[in-house]
Amino acid sequence: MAVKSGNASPAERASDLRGRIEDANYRYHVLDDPAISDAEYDLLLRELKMLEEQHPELATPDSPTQRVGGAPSSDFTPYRHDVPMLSLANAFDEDDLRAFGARVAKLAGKTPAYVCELKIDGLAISLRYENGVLVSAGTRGDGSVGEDVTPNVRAIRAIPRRLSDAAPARLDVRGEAYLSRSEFAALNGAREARALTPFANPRNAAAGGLRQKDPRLTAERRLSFFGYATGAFDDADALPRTQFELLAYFQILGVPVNPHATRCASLDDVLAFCREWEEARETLDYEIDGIVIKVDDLELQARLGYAGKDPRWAIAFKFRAQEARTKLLKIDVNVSRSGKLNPFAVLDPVAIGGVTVRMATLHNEADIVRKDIRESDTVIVHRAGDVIPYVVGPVLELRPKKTRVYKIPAKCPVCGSPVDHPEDDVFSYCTNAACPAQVRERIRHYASRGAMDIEGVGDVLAGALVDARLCRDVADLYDLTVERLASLPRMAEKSARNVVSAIEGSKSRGLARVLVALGIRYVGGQNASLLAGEFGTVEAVMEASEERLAAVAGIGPQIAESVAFFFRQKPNRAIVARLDATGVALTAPRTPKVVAGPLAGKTFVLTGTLPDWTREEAAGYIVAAGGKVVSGVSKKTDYVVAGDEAGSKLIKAQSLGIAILDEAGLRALLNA
Ligand code: 3B9
Repeated sequence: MAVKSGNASPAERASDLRGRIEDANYRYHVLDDPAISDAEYDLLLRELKMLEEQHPELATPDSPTQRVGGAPSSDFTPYRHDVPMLSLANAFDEDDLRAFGARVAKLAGKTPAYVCELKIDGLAISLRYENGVLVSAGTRGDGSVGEDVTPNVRAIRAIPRRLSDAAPARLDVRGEAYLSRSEFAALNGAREARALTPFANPRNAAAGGLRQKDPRLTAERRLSFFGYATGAFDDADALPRTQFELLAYFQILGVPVNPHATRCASLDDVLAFCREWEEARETLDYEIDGIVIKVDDLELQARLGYAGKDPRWAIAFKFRAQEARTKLLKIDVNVSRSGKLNPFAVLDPVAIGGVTVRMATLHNEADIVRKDIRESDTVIVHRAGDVIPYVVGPVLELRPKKTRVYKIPAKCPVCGSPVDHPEDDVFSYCTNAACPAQVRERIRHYASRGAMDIEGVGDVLAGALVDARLCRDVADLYDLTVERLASLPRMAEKSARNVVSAIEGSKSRGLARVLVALGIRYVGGQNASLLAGEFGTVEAVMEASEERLAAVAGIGPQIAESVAFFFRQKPNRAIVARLDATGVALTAPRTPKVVAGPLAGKTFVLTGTLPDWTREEAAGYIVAAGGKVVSGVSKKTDYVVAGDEAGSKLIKAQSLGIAILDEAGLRALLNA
């Protein structure tokens, strides 16, 4: 973070800031190995700009505020831009945007129409076409001179080597070269398989791809491209009159353009567009870091001109950062209901995108060791949308002396029992099935919404029941009395009564819910319904062989093995017997065999939140119509039904070209 030093003189501070910015520029543009986040960089630059405004005598011609980007590296031939590639001023909030709008309106004498475009997190390049043929290409560099990357750009399939016949004699096309998230994931997967360090983000991977010595390596990296501006051109008459039409013109020429560009008649519409995409950015298969807002009328653009390197007619609205640095105070371990040890980071609280983050997941021991994350490190934490924040990695430059490589505890941190680390597994497990942490998690799961749905029995009460030795397993819930519950700390008699009646009410949920509630590995609502519908009684499920289980449509071998294993364990059979004895319903109506419904033979994946149906309801309708619902998207998937906040599954479906439906689309199929 930009630390304001209390007693440094403005001159010292300015020099310090320049040093840091130059260093960051060099690492970002030349080494492709950034040491600070974009947000931190923006803060430094903002502070320096302010300082130079307050103390004009401090402004030097070579200050980083006067130019953009790093010096071109010596490895490539310089590429001179006949028309400079301008940069964009940043807006960080609504006030900045309104100020921009007011400035434009004043200079233009009216409120003009704008075009909003997604700001792709890639690399700006300029493509030179002569008589429709790609003749050369260069990176942005400092805006006047970049690097000649012609052979590499020729190797990018997304960039046309020849434009359509409508092309003028000379045209420079500017735009962003980038790597999609799916390509990035594939690339990093392949790198890890070859024991190479993975890239930190798609942008760095794209930059590395563009600067390969061997264009074949660029081709392998499968970069994409979106065009958004012209540089030098002749035949001005052939060119459109507005930015929005320019994008359409590019498309006619064969240049890919981003499909989400939108014309906005007012600044309120611009703001709405910015807010909408700050929410929706995760649904895209590429990273964006903001929105570019441009005056639509190209003639008005020319009249407004530019100030320094920034056009007066455009601005970049920057999204709030999704990453921040903070200190990793401690690596703690959670014990799940199956005994799995889940390490997580206890952080010095840090604000990321307006939310205070105190904890972040660390996945597993192998991952921690691979990334070399240690207690007391300064770490980079990533938080996106609703996803649990995670630790990206340590900032090695800031590692204190005397840190130790992380090792998962050899004894369960809760019950002290030995920990087992199966050889073919990245996880370690507490070996004591009676471990209080495991029991608490099993009770919490048993009572949760998709299982027995017992209101009042959550995290806190489950823990209290275990601590007070009132519950050793889930069947003990049915022996609880109002008096025993009321003896717990902070439990009033009225709440105790409600809990007892909620537990009583759970007895009639039926077999499918019980199968979910038992916490059998891989058995969620979907598989539980299939098993309950096929077998009808818990005895039939318990006695079914692995082969018999696997013969059920929709039940794979892994699930079958897990179910058979679960019911081979004596303690599990004993719990089922006790549930039966207290009157928990352990039967289900058998599902009539669907011979051929409208969705017979079709495989569906459900993701995100649907407007009216829960995912379970939607799955129920699909299965009733003869279709199958699976959890992972693959080439065998026929349809992905995507609701709000659909994430990686939607992205994967898009990249595989699988048909995507919304709830209305699914209804239409069901009714067909
Ligand atoms: C000389 C999107 C980005 C972007 C512009 C963008 C980055 C920059 C820009 C491009 N994403 N759009 N647009 N979607 N990351 C607006 C700065 N335009 C120019 O670079 C440019 C350059 C111009 C006009 C525009 O005219 C001049 C001609 C001669 C001298 C000086 C200016």
